[in-house]
This record gives sequence, structure tokens and C-alpha cells, in this order.
Amino acid sequence: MINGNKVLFSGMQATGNLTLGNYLGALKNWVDLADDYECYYSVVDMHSITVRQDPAVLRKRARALLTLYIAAGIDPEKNCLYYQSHVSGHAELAWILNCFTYMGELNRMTQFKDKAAKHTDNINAGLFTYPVLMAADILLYQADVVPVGIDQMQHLEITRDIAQRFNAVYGDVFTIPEAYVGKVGAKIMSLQDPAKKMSKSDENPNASIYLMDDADTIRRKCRRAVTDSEGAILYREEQPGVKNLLDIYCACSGKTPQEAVREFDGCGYGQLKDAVAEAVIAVLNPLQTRFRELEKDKGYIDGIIRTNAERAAYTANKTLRKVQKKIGFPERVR
Ligand code: ATP
Ligand code: LTN
Repeated sequence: MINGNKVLFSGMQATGNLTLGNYLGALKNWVDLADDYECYYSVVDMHSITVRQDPAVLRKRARALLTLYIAAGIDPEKNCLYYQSHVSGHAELAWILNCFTYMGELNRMTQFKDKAAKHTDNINAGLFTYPVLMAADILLYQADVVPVGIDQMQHLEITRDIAQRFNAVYGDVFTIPEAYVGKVGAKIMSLQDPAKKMSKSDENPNASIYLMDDADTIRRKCRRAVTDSEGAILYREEQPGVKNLLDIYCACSGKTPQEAVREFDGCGYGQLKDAVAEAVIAVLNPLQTRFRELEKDKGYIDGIIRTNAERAAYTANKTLRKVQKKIGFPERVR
């Protein structure tokens, strides 16, 4: 609790270009939650370096992501939007929590196994302890809720385990966070393979709609989307390509799958694809315009970066000092 409000923490990595999946599954929900919680939305650049990054590209993408948070509708006056690397408490608490985390627990993390298999030339210790840094992110702000995708649930579980282990020794230091999993249908699948989720690291650019894609690109990608040979527009698991298009349509238009199926009754797949494209364009167009305006206002964004990092650091330091005291680090002499 901060000022009587429940606290929410979430973060996103600035690796790759954000997709419609990231927007509909994460960012859009964040905007809706911002009214009900004291929210911290971090650009988790420290997590990004667990795989090699080009410094100039990382810097550019981190700024673009923070700007996108605002363009998507998260008010930076009411919510704390900041770079993880600007608040040193994340690294400090992560070190302490490392000493309360077991190798066996980290060995079970499926994301570590996946990423280690993908980057065999760079299986570094940071990749292994990634979940501990994530636990530090969440626990520093005493977060009550953490909106995450299903893929991050295992990391949230380990966060809870670490917090409970610490509290069992030192008393009630950390709030035990709960996951907030968004509405059903928020998992957007690849346009080229509806069995896979739409992902910003997909090598096929036609598989994903990027948030900055122009209208013609969106129309082209939708037209190329993989469907099936059934010919009927129904919302069912047996037709995953069509179901995904309907999910996108519904998430963008606010309609229910039943309403959408009725609307497309008797239509061909071409008509469905065109309607999906127009619904996506209607959502992304204002976001893109706002992003371009904000991008030009360097002073405004710089101000947000500075003041929000100060706010975040203030809260983070309160938790950190308490933890340091509990574990027996010497008090600072003033
Ligand atoms: P990467 O390809 O680099 O693993 P990603 O596109 O899968 O990235 P993440 O950075 O892992 O995305 O996730 C950022 C947020 O977006 C998370 O909250 C995640 O649950 C959500 N998200 C990612 N992909 C989708 C998707 N296809 N549908 C819905 N939500 C998604
Ligand atoms: N691991 C997450 C990003 C992330 C995060 C967090 C999410 C880092 N720290 C704290 C929620 C809370 C991801 O890859 N999506």
C-alpha cells in the first residue's frame, strides 16, 4: 500500500519492436488498470542485457518504449514510468535476494532453459538469475498485483517464494504479490502460424503486426494471414487462424466473439481480413500520431524520465533500507 492505494508493478523489455500482441495483451490492460492502483511501469533495460545488445539500438528502443507507454494512454503524471537502470535499488536488492534463492529453483525456470538453448554461445549468469532481478523489481515497490502474461507466471511464483522465505526469517518485510492475468482472448497468435504466439522476436515480419506499421502494411499482413479451407467464419479451436483474426477484431472493436460471428455470417475470409485490418488501423493510428508528437517533444520526455526515476528511487530506497537493516548491514552515519 502506498497512500492507501494498492500498488501495481509491471515491466517490459525494450528488445525488438512491439507487436499488436504486446499492446492488446499487456499495454492496453495497463492503461485500464492505471485508475485503480498506484502504478509502476518500468522499461526493464537491465533485463535486456542478459542477451547481447547493440548499445545504440538498446538506448533508442528503451526511449521509444517509454514514449509508447505514454502514447498508449498511460498518464506519466499519475503513474510512474521509468528506466530500471536509473534506480540502483533494483541491482542492490537483486544481490541480496540472490542469497535467498536456490540454484535448484532457478534451474527449473522454463524461460532460462529456452533462452539458454537459443543463445548457446552466451549462457551467462545474468540469464540464470534473471528471475531474481524480476523479484527485486516487484518487491522493491511492495507491489500487490503484477499484470503478466501466462509465460511469466513461473517467475511470479518464484518471486512469491523468495518473499515468503525472507519474511519467514525477518518478519513482514515484503508484500506478497498476486498475478493479474488479463481478460481471456488477450493472447494474440502469429498471423503465419496460429499455433505460436505473436512475438516481437519472430524472424518472419509477416507473422506480427508491429505497433508502428503503416496502414498498407497492416492490410497486406492481414490479407496474408494463414487461415484454413473450411470457408466458414466460426469462433472455435478447430479453426485457429480464423479464431485469432476474430480475437484481434474483438479486442480492437470491443465486440464479443458472438457479435463478430453474427456480423461476418455469410462473408468470405477476404472480407473478414479486410475488416480486421481496418479495426487494427483504427486502434493503432491515434497511438502512432501521439507517439510521433511525443517523440518530437524531447524536453517533455526528458522531464518525465528524470522526475519519475526520482519518485521510483524514493519508494525503492525505503524498502531497500528496511531490508539492509533487517539483514544486519551497518547503519549509515549521517
Ligand atoms: P520476445 O519475443 O522478445 O520474447 P514477446 O513479444 O513475447 O517478446 P515479452 O517482452 O515477453 O513479449 O512480453 C511483454 C508483455 O507482452 C508481457 O506482459 C506478455 O505477456 C505480453 N505479450 C507478449 N506477446 C503477447 C501475445 N502474443 N499476446 C498477448 N500478450 C502478449
Ligand atoms: N520478464 C518480463 C519483464 C519483467 C517484468 C518484471 C514483468 C521484468 N521485470 C516485473 C512484471 C514485473 C518479460 O519478459 N515479459
